[in-house]
Amino acid sequence: MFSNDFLLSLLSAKHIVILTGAGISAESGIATFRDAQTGLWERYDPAVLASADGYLADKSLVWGWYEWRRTQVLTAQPNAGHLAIAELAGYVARVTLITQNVDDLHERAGSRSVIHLHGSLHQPRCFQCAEPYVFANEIPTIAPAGERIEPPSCKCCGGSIRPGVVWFGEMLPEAAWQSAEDAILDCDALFSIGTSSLVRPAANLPDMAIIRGAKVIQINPGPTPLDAKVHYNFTGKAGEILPALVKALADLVS
Ligand code: BV8
Repeated sequence: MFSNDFLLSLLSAKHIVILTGAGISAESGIATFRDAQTGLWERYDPAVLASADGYLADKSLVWGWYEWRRTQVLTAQPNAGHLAIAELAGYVARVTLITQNVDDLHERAGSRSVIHLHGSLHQPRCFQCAEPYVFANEIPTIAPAGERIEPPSCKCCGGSIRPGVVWFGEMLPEAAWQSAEDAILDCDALFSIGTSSLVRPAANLPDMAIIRGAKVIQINPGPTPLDAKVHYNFTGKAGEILPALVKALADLVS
């Protein structure tokens, strides 16, 4: 599957950026945004639920959806794709991991300094005063379809608690975006893994890498707008291709 030239280019790279999307968590049982939807997603458009207007229009529906997703993540395990990405750091001089995902499966797989462009399910805050909210430890018992749950109130101002994610129409965290741009400007190669490459500005990152002359590698079982632009396109599941890549690198260096 991997040529020696390709493997040697990774081993000799100074800096590799890895950009992941919902597809890297699919094999952990976490539904993606655009694959066959279940539960709420058959009835509601994620772009509406993942928006401040959607939350203000129906706080308990949106909070219930995020609590359902948080429960999925809390009860899921990192998959072989997450683990292989963490292992890659042992073969490449420098790896910067950027994710669009709001789960913590990369961290739980052992990856460090993960750049979260779209925030996290685990960092809720007050919608009004932005005071962080700390979840109680127990895993919430959520109905499978993620029914309505009234969001908690802020202890400081009495406002409503919102998920700590970046909604459509909201700016990305400045520090996260700056770190992502800095990494792209310095990298020799970028992996785009498990993302439909539809949401901006995250989807701009591979284009920025190509303009800079970096090699862009895609791993995805389905078609994306990047197909015609990437230097290497591995069609398949991240949980299968990434472990095979790490094994091929290990065999080459042993
Ligand atoms: C912003 C957090 C400035 C919340 C998310 C018109 C044109 C262009 C842009 C826009 C436009 N109108 C509006 C915009 C901007 C908008 C945007 O890009 N919209 C798109 C939909 C057109 N972007 C924004 O609003 C961003 N902010 O621009 O700020 C601004 C400010 C004010 C006013 C205007 C502009 C904020 C975007 C962040 C939104 N938040 N998530 C939450 O999670 O609930 S985005 C959400 O979708 C995810 O976080 C993810 O990042 C994103 C994309 O999803 P993917 O990760 O790619 O997942 P998807 O399901 O799409 O694809 C999965 C892929 O995995 C598939 O390709 C599949 O084949 C593959 N796969 C499946 N299984 C596997 C696999 N791959 C590997 N292995 C497998 N096993």
